[in-house]
Amino acid sequence: MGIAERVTSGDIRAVARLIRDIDDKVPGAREVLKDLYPSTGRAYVVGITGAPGVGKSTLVDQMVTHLRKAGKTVGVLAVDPTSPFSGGAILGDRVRMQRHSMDEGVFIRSMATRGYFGGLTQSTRSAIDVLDAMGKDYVIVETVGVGQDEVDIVQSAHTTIIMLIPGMGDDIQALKAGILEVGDIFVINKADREGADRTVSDIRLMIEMDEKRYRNGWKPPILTAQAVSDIGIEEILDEIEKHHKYLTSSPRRQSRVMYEKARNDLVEMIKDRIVHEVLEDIIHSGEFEEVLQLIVERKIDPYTACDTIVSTRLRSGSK
Ligand SMILES: Nc1nc2c(ncn2[C@@H]2O[C@H](COP(=O)(O)OP(=O)(O)O)[C@@H](O)[C@H]2O)c(=O)[nH]1
Ligand SMILES: [Mg+2]
Repeated sequence: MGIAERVTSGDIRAVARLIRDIDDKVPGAREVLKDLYPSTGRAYVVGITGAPGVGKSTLVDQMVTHLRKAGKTVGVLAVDPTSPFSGGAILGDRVRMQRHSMDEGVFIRSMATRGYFGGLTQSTRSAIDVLDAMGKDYVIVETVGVGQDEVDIVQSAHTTIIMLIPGMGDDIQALKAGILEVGDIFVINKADREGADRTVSDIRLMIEMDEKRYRNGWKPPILTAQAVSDIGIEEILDEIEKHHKYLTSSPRRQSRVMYEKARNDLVEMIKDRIVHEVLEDIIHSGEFEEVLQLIVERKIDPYTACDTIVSTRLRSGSK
């Protein structure tokens, strides 16, 4: 059996191996992904993002339990670019979710591209496809909400949950710029702490100020939860289901969503290839080092150097 066939038949070892190859950018993985593509498009993808420590992994763990009780299979990807080694948060996540490790209906992996140029967005997208092709009903992606990468990753999700905790006043202002705009559902976790109501009203105010947010008919709900005590999880799952229905209830909306998702995916994929293959190739070329030396010696300016390198490369065509 080929690798793609093994993946679609749910072979856990083949899936784990393929995801590792994707993370490591092993060239052959791309061919397998092509073969797998016809088997994708069935899973419902949920993104969860928020600052470190807000309780994302705890929530995911509880969601998995609830979804399993409802008979659904689940794939989980924990993405943490701040922790490229096997320790830290990722190990913590593994331990935390260990109670699902004997359950065949659950598949949990961490993503942390070790490459110099990152590429986490693309490898996570590909890993989502793998879990989808493997037949998981839900794929949950946990990302640390810190930068553009996270915004890009959660844009692959059908439903995006932004997680906050009470007393994040200033952080909320900071969030405004990027990630707040992509939230379909807001969850204020650790509602056992003081100030949860205040945070709810802060978020509500921000959403209401941004009219174009719900112009299309979906006004993001703001829920409170205590993930560690299993409080508020059903409500979150209900809202995910409502959002799912919202996305699929009108054919026009559905095709717009599919168009935007396909567009995002393709732009990311092209960006990823240009950065990883072309840039890496340039940097490892002799010409780059030569020109760099000339800049250091102040014999050439970096603007001219850049023009020269880029135009040579574009003329010769990229791989
Ligand atoms: N007080 C309180 N602590 C929580 C709650 N949910 C999670 N935690 C704790 O917050 C810490 C960080 O949780 P974790 O899920 O690892 O956060 P992540 O970094 O966002 O994935 C852990 O010690 C959890 O037990 C909650 O509702 N209330
Ligand atoms: Mg975590």
